[in-house]
This record gives sequence, C-alpha cells and structure tokens, in this order.
Amino acid sequence: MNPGPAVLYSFRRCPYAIRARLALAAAGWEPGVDLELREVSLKAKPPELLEISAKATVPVLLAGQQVLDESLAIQRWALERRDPHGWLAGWSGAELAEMEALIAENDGPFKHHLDRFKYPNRYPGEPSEPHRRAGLAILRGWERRLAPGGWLLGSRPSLADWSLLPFVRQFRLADPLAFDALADLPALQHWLGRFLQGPELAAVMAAPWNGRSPWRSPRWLYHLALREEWRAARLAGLYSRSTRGLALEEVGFIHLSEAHQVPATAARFYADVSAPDLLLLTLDPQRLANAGLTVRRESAEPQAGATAERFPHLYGALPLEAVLLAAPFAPECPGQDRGVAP
Ligand SMILES: N[C@@H](CCC(=O)N[C@@H](CS)C(=O)NCC(=O)O)C(=O)O
Repeated sequence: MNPGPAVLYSFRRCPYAIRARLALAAAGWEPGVDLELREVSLKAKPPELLEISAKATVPVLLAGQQVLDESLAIQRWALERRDPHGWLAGWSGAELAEMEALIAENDGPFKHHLDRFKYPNRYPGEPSEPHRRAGLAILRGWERRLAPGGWLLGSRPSLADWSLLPFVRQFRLADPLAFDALADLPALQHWLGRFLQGPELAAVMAAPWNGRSPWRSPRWLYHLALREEWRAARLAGLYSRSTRGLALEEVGFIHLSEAHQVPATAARFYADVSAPDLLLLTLDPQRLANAGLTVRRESAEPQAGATAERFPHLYGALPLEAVLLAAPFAPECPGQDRGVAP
C-alpha cells in the first residue's frame, strides 16, 4: 500500500525545525508534492502529533510507519536518501566526527546559554549577561574554525554549518546591533550574513515550507469569530454568537466547521473581513463533551436532503476552556488547501 507523502510537523521560527526543513529542502522534498507540512502551534499541539511522539517537540517527521522526533534524525534521514550538495557525503570519518562534536556543542552548551541570554524572563533569578559571555566564548571557538575557509570544516558547507546556523541566527536576534558591532567575530559574521541573505533560509521561511496559520486537525472543530466579539466573550467568560450577525438565542446553536470546511465558510461569510479582525477558534470536542455540551452534524438547510453537506452545530454557549487557540485567520493553509491528502 502506498504510505502517502511524508508528514512534517514544524514550527516556523524554531531553529530545530528550520534545520530539518533546510535538510529536507536540500534533499529535494517539496511540500504539497511529496511532503505534507503541518505548521504547529506549540500552545495547541494536534492530537495526531501527540499520538506519534510522547515528547511532541517539533520537528517530527512521519514517513510511512517511521516516526523521527529529533531534528538531527530527520536531517540524516533526508540526506541518506538524497544528498546532492554533499552535506554528509564525501567527508572522511574524522570530519564526520568533528561535525558531530560541533552539533553536540551547539545543542548542549550553546543552546543552554542562548536560551538564558535570549529569554531571561523564562529564567528568573539568573542574570543573562554571564550567559551572553559564555555563548560568545563558544562563538569565538567557531570563529577560529571559520576563518581559514569560510565554513566550519573548510571550504564547503557541511551538515554542521546548516545545523548550527539557525541557532547563531537566534543569538544575533537577541541584540542584532550589538552582535553586528562585535569586532572579534568577522568570519562568523560573514558566515551568518551569507546564510541570512541566502536562498536556502529564504525558501524554508516562506510558503510552501511554512503555514501562515497552524495546520487544522480533522479531530478538532473550528469557529470563525470577529475579534471584537471574541474580546467581549473573554470578558463575559462565555462565547454566545451563532454566526456573523446572529446570536445563539436567535438560532439555537453555534455554527462550527470541520477542518476541511473552514476555507469555504470563511470565503462565504467573512470575505470582506481582514485577518486581524477575524479569528479562527480551535475547539477541543472532548472539552465540549466534558462541559456537557452536544455537537450535532446537521445540514445547513434541513430541506436539502440526505446528500447535503453537514456541519457541526454546538448546542449551548461555548465555554472559554474548550477553546485551544484563538488566532488571526489566514485563508491559505499549505498542505491542507494545496490538495495533499489529509
Ligand atoms: N532535541 C529536539 C528539540 C526540539 C525542540 O525543543 N523544539 C521546541 C521548539 S524550538 C519545542 O518543540 N518546544 C515545545 C515543547 O517542548 O513543548 C530536536 O532536535 O528536534
């Protein structure tokens, strides 16, 4: 049986996900062709992801029956199949060991200091400055490697370069002006600058490698809401609009959509509302059931007969705790609207 396209759970800004997308792209995978990309919200991880990976960090690749939930494993998986740019091919055993050591230094100590420097709020009581300095000390070691040939292992890029660059990008982003003004990292600044301007990063930060909104799971339910009405609901503690211009009391239920029905519903009723004013609410059916609420699949026009399209209708006001995510609605959702099998 054809296992279908591989599925990548990804998150646009995550450096681990960026490194996986870089390798998949270099190896020739194409979202919408032989790969389905599912952009994940880390605040609302889809049940499909939680089922295949208990730790559910991104990236996760599902290829047939195989689940790879470490970015490095995904890179290796992609490059073992096709490695046209020689990220792993053509290097000696000693060089491969050097790559591994560099990646371990990045994923271990460098990432440790990066997090504490870049996100001091997440580490109360830990001053960020010592971590900035410790991170810079590691970067100076990489500078010495980069100076002779421009790349970590000499004059051409290897897996190590593509694996570390997304993290050095993050280090710079914590304070770009200060980073660019550092006088003792010229080779590293050049190496990073070439990456930031290059086509590889640009490709994996844009569609189709990136969903503008999180992937919609067929196991969740959805409701389009006007931002103002959602704001009022948050103050009231309950959402009770049925659909645009109509209240729950007038209709008797709240109109919902299945994942695949969202684009048509949006086009039909909200085409004139721009993204910041239109939100897509992601609902967990289990939480609706826990709140004692009923969802019925019913035709929008009761007279239309058995073949009419059915939509989920929620009987009762929507409790806020059943809403997993309220995010600006962006019509395009690669991997779903682009016709890749769900
Ligand atoms: N060792 C993992 C780390 C991946 C990771 O930590 N990803 C972060 C996002 S950048 C994540 O998913 N965090 C969410 C969570 O931990 O729940 C890998 O290389 O893939």
